[in-house]
Amino acid sequence: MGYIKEKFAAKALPMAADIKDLLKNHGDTQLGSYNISQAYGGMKSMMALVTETSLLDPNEGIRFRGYTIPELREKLPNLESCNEPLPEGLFYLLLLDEIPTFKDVQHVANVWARRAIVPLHVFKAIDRLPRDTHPMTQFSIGIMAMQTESHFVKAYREGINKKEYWDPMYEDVMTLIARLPRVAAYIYRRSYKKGKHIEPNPDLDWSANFAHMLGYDQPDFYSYLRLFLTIHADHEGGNVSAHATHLVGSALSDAYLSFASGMNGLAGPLHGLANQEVIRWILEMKKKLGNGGLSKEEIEGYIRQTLSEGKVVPGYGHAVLRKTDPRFIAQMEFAKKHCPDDELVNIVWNVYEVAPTILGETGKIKNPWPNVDAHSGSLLVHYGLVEYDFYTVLFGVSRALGVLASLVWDRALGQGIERPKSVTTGWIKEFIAKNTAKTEAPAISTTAE
Ligand code: CMX
Repeated sequence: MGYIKEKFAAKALPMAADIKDLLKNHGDTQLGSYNISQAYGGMKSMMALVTETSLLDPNEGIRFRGYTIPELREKLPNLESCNEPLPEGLFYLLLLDEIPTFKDVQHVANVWARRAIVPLHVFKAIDRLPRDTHPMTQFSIGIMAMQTESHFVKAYREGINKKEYWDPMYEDVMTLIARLPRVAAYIYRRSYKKGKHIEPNPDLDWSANFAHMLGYDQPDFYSYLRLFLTIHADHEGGNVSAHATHLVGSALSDAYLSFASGMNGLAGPLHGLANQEVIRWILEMKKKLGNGGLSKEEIEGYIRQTLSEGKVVPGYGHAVLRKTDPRFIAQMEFAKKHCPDDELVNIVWNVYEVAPTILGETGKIKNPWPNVDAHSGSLLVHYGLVEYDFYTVLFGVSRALGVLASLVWDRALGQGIERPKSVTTGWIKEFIAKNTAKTEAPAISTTAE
């Protein structure tokens, strides 16, 4: 180790232990309306953001503009050939707070189809990267490269009135969403299919066209992608991808810069990257325990081993949810209907039977239940999309619908630049000392002698 790194370790590691102690003894001490644990622990449960598009209940799960996922699977328009909702309709609902008609959905689809042509320099920017660059890195760079087209940047430079910010933001958002499937499919074909790209089919809906450009033209895969792109779209405002998009947007960064930030957050293994990690974890388990069907006892042993090695069990736990994620259930229902005998899908279901008890026994994991990422990979593998490093890009294309609808609202409502107050550990210690002194000090007589 170089001496700077050594000095850092000598300071930081004892300080981390010191802070752990501090939190044990004073975590509940109030700092204004919140406590010290919340300030150190990722601001969980602090009500400090306003997001119009969706609201998350710890037990019930997500509601998009007031509707649960089962309700949306009933109410949002779908094609005759498919029971799953069209994500174009979900975007309409998130943006306008109204259930769309089929005609409304067609209108959104037409607008996106007209704007779907990606400028050549975007592909060139992606092509400059080594082919084995992680797909999320390529995706983020592709989004950034599209920023040259931003209407918001142009309008701002021309001196737009702040009351009108939402207008060029809306234009950017519609163009960005329209182009994302093409960019994502380009990355997929470049990374895994020797760069043999597939031209879009404008007769298909947004999801089916995406599936087509990826190279998967099975009707059942179209259906799954419609469901996938609908349920991953939004999860209120505090999750990393939504919050990062909102935070960067609060500096009046345009939709491309803001959404790329959100995608960089989604690429973290505790957030969206968990969908690739789930499949990686299951495949490693299969390799280790023999490639046959895995018994529940074997899975149990593997979960315990994962925990004992200080790793997380991917696809389980959540910062807000305290029950099985309804997005997991929606995918389980889909799998029960379309591929109940699939081996990997059955392993996912067996993990679901044993993991919550083991995770619960640790006594520290607040939510031992599966989240959305626990199921998606097994269905993607079922349809032949086995390159799991790509899965988070699919999540990202969907997440655009929610966070970008919110970005238009942020500008329309004049939401301000985000700038929470931060303090140092030294400040916190002084604060605790002052507070403790106040509560412990003996009463001093104020009577004049
Ligand atoms: N496996 C092992 N340990 C877990 C765990 C899991 N699945 N979930 C939580 N824990 C641990 C935490 O790491 C933490 O440990 P320390 O006290 O040692 O730091 C402790 O349990 C308490 O954590 P928590 O309050 O229950 O959970 P957080 O709100 O801090 O974190 C999440 C939430 C999702 C990051 C966490 O549950 C996790 O790491 N899960 C696995 C990764 C995953 O599936 N992420 C995807 C979430 C959905 C999404 O964003 O797409």
